[in-house]
Amino acid sequence: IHPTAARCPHSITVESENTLYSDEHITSKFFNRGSEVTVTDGHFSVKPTVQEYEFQTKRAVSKTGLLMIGLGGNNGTTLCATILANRHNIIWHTKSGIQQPNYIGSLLRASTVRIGTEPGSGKEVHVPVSDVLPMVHPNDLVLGGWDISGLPMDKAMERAQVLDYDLQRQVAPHMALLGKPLPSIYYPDFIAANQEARADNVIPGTDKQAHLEIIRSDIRKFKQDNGLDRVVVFWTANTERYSDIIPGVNDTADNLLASIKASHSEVSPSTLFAVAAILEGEPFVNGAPQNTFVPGVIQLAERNHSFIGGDDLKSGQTKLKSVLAEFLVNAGIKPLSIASYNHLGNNDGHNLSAERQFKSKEISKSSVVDDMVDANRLLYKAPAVGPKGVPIGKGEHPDHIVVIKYVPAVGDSKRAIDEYYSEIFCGGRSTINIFNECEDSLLATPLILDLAILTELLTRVQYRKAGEQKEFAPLYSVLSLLSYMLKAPLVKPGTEVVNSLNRQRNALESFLKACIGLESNSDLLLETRIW
Ligand code: NAI
Ligand code: DG6
Repeated sequence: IHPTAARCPHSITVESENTLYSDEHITSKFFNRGSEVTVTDGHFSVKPTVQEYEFQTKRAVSKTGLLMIGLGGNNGTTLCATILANRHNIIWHTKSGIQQPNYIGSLLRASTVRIGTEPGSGKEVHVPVSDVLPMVHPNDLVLGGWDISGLPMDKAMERAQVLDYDLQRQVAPHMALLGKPLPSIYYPDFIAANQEARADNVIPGTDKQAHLEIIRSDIRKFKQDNGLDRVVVFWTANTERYSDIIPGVNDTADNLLASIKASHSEVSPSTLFAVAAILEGEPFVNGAPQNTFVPGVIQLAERNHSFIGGDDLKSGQTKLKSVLAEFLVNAGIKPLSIASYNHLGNNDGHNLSAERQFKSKEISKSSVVDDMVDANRLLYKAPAVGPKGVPIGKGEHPDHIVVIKYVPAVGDSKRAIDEYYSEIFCGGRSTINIFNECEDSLLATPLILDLAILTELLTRVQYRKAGEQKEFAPLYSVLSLLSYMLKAPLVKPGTEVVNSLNRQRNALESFLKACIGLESNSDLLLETRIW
């Protein structure tokens, strides 16, 4: 994908009474079809349902900034350097020849969506996902952010040891222009003690309210200095330990704001950044696993109609797991155990070698097969039911372990080993072993881009429910449509998490198509099955 080719979007016009174009908006009618199921004594009574909605998408793309927390880390520096390489079309030499910059690994920029078939031939027509609706081009993102390490960006890129030397050499002057990251909030209790040596660029003092105000003013200044319409604030800093959820401290928006004022010890840096973004009306995405979004943050986002998304980038091992586990369970094969090991030697691995930070990652990596197992009670026994019909425990589940080890020598090149041990026909056993090796940050960086660009888009989409709403309203604060890129997707409280990668992608595709008045993908292909 040549950067200039990616710069010439296809233009799609939907010719339908359900799709209206004005200079300002694309407005589409959408019929949300489902079915309501009532279960009585083992009998399922199913009633098809349909609800009409309208979507309205602002056509003008916002001038968008991406403010990363952890800017000087492997993801932060790799993202900046690769955008700059794309922007300036820097071509570099590797031992295998000449390499051009690209956006491979980005769902938006390097994958396509089927929009229909050609009349006559019936040939399917695909377009880049980024062409379905107006979206920010990654080259146009204005970059900035914070880090507790004050190393200038060119030197921080060198420290990360991710990119080829020849690329680093050429992109270094552009990276140097980004200067050094803004000083950040450092509470040593939240990240591993082994990170202390890095922390030479911290906002002084222990007053959390003052820290919040500084971050808010950083966001405002960045927006103003760069003439931006929108800033996506993105946590790609070290994994923190979980925060305890304490009634009266972080359980409601007001309690959380009061706890910040009182500099309560259980308010983490990532929660402070999320609160700062919400109060500034800018979206916040959490690319790490910790519970930044304590209940008080979610309530605050709802109250301010701000957008939040998370948690934890789903780059390699977990992405594959969400596909493989679904394949096995949907094939009627019963995984009995899934054992996942990985080792890596970058600073992320160093931080995760501490028990409490590993725990956060273990939680986000472990939840990924739950919904597939729950969906198949032929293979796995349902939980027992208590006196008031409340399920007791989770029911039958495969054994699932996650191990991460820090091996400095391998640097950013993560090695992941997975064993899927399953029951097959009439007592047989199947073992699938997978060994994967790749540069972790080169998998993660395109996900950050996709998340930032989709988030900006979702701030421009509004909806109206036919028969109920006169005015268009913004989408719900928790952007669960971002799930495809996230290990432990945050969803609207009280709704179910979908981990299946296929379903997550389908939801996103369906939504984008609905915004231009197209039906979701149908693999029925009826015309190929009938005379
Ligand atoms: P890294 O350790 O290279 O970078 C993290 C940066 O955050 C460091 O430069 C550190 O100084 C900085 N930092 C720590 N606390 C901070 C604070 N309070 N404020 C500002 N900066 C702070 O890690 P990497 O590889 O860039 O990963 C970043 C995060 O993304 C980690 O939490 C990791 O678990 C998560 N992640 C990474 C993936 C990958 O494939 N690289 C995939 C999934 C998640
Ligand atoms: C060790 O697992 C380091 C982690 O930060 C992961 O590399 C990252 O979370 C990506 O995980 P996964 O499971 O999607 O490859």
